[in-house]
Amino acid sequence: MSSTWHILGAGSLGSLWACRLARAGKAVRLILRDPQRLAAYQAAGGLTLVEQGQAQQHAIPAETAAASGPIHRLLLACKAYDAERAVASIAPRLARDADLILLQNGLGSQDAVATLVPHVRCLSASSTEGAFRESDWQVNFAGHGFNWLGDPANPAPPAWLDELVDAGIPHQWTPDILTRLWRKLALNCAINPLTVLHECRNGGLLEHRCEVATLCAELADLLKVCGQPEAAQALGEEVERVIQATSANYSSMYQDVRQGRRTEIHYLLGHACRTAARHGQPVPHLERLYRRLVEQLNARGLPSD
Ligand code: NAD
Ligand code: KPL
Repeated sequence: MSSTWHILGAGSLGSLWACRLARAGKAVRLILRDPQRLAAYQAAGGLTLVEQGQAQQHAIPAETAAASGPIHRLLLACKAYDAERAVASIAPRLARDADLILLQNGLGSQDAVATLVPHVRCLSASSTEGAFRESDWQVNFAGHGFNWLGDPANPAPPAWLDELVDAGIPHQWTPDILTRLWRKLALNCAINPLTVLHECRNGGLLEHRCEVATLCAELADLLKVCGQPEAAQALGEEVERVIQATSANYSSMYQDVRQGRRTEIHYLLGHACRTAARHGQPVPHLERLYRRLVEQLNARGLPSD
């Protein structure tokens, strides 16, 4: 089986993974959106990773989805709202024994993708690493973190995890990846929308403790009802800890809204509210928060799906 890492999405996290794997001598190929993006990439000469102020360029080969040849390992590194369309574009090239690693935040896109490609193994990742694009084809590794990987349908770890060790990508395999994804979703639901509505850094939420605590209580009840009691444990305390530890930062959703970028709200708060409705679990404060956020996005001309 080919051990090439195909990486679809040369944005922040995709570039971070691509550069570290290439630096460790692994075979990597980028899959870019269209021939224009491919030409622009080739003109730039590669991807640049900036780490601790040091920039290093990696001439990683690239192609579009329309190239030929089977894919055995694909890291999907686009936003949750692009995941289905991106996988549909590459589906004919996915071998029957392929591993598809889904790096999307939130929940909902993973199931949608798995339905599209039932013949491949879909693994999910939950990442707390931080990266941002300084310019096209240049990524800044901003925040050290961790990657949880797992497959809700199969607890056996894939053989290629050793390659992540070689590449210095911090990770752990967990059969409970859904718990990890739900926990992160809950943290993001308790923090990110409020930073948009109160127009504040994460630390600004210390002045809205009551509102945060009410959301955490609803989220914890929802997690228990939907079969994720572990993800509910001491949620309020962790949210408070994250707010303190990241008090000077702007949340990712705040930054997206400020920069006029589409958010992943549909896969965060939207997913929480839809799951609550399916279970007949009342979540009035989450629903109100969702409505207020949608209004705010619409007022700014941003999509809310
Ligand atoms: P990004 O917007 O920087 O990169 C996504 C890339 O995918 C873009 O370059 C886009 O052009 C490309 N893309 C989309 N559809 C495509 C297609 N059909 N074909 C080819 N390319 C396509 O996004 P990101 O910040 O890297 O985030 C990716 C996921 O990781 C998100 O779900 C995000 O929430 C999550 N995440 C990001 C960070 C971070 O620090 N950036 C941290 C944790 C989790
Ligand atoms: O993940 C985050 C984000 O900004 O998206 C934190 C810092 C945890 C806030 O929810």
